[in-house]
Amino acid sequence: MKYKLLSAAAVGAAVFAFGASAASATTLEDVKAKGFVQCGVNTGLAGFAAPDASGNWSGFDVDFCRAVSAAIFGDANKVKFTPLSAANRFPALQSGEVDVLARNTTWTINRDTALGLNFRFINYYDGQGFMVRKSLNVKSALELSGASVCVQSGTTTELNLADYFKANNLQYNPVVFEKLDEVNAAYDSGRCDVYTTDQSGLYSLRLTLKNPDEHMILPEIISKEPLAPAVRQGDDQWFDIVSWVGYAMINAEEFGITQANVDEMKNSPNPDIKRFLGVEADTKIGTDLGLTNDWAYNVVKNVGNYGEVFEKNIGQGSPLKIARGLNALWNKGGIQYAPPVR
Ligand SMILES: N[C@@H](CCC(=O)N[C@@H](CS)C(=O)NCC(=O)O)C(=O)O
Repeated sequence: MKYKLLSAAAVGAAVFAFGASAASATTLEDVKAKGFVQCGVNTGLAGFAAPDASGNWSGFDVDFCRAVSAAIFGDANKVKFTPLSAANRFPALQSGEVDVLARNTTWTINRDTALGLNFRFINYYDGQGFMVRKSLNVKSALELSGASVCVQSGTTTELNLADYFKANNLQYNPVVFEKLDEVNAAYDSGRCDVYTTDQSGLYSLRLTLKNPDEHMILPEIISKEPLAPAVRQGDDQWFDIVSWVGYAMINAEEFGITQANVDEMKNSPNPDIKRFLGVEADTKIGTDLGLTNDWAYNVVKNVGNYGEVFEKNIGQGSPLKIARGLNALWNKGGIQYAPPVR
């Protein structure tokens, strides 16, 4: 399919054109009728979203899609993945080809307004960084004047890069590609001195280089990249479901509810935990959302809490070994904070 970026006004028409069901039914009804969630993910960023040789997807963003599936179907596997490049991701969501985009995507005002999308739950607080060869002997981005910089088009990265070099009165040569593979190959072959993207992406991409140990990530973070799942505007119920799945994962971590103890936790004396798991009498925490009251239980049981998903895919249990940093809970030194499920 060919993608064309649409303005917010054109999104409604595009959804109609994509299929009558998408126009007449809510997204939840549509998802239930087809029996799966169509999730837009990265084309291949190990730790975040990547397929194995048999086409099975895994990663931090993939697990978010699986959590949405678990909340709706009580089964994490009712999900299909659409790999999307930086440029293709928004048209695919706008047109209705995917129900949700979970793809290292920065929430910006332009995307939230002009592109007709909605963002709320930030699943990863990130920032843009730089990777260089150690042999370049550079300790700070401020020493990069005159460097050639590999960057992918269709990203927030391009504009941040221009702003940073301009603000610091530094010269640079942008080497821009549309496809991730092309950027990777250009940097690895030495065509650029610097690779810039989200710092989380750099941790992942460094491991795919011929000699990862020959490269380092510089300390500067030059932007705010709040990465968040996105949906189309115009369906508040679907927006709520996607947002609250994320918040449920954070709340589960805060409550100490894990994939292993979630059944036991149903007997907790804490009414907040009971309500969260849908076992408090008269709770409507699911039905008000169009789901069953055990939707949050199903998310934790099938996928895990936020911390578990983080550590397994991109943290200490993974080759990336990214520290929780800003993504630690608000009461553990980070800024991950979810509104209460009550
Ligand atoms: N967070 C930034 C950058 C996201 C982005 O697309 N990063 C690149 C480099 S890590 C990527 O994931 N490319 C994968 C692809 O195009 O398939 C944004 O939302 O624009």
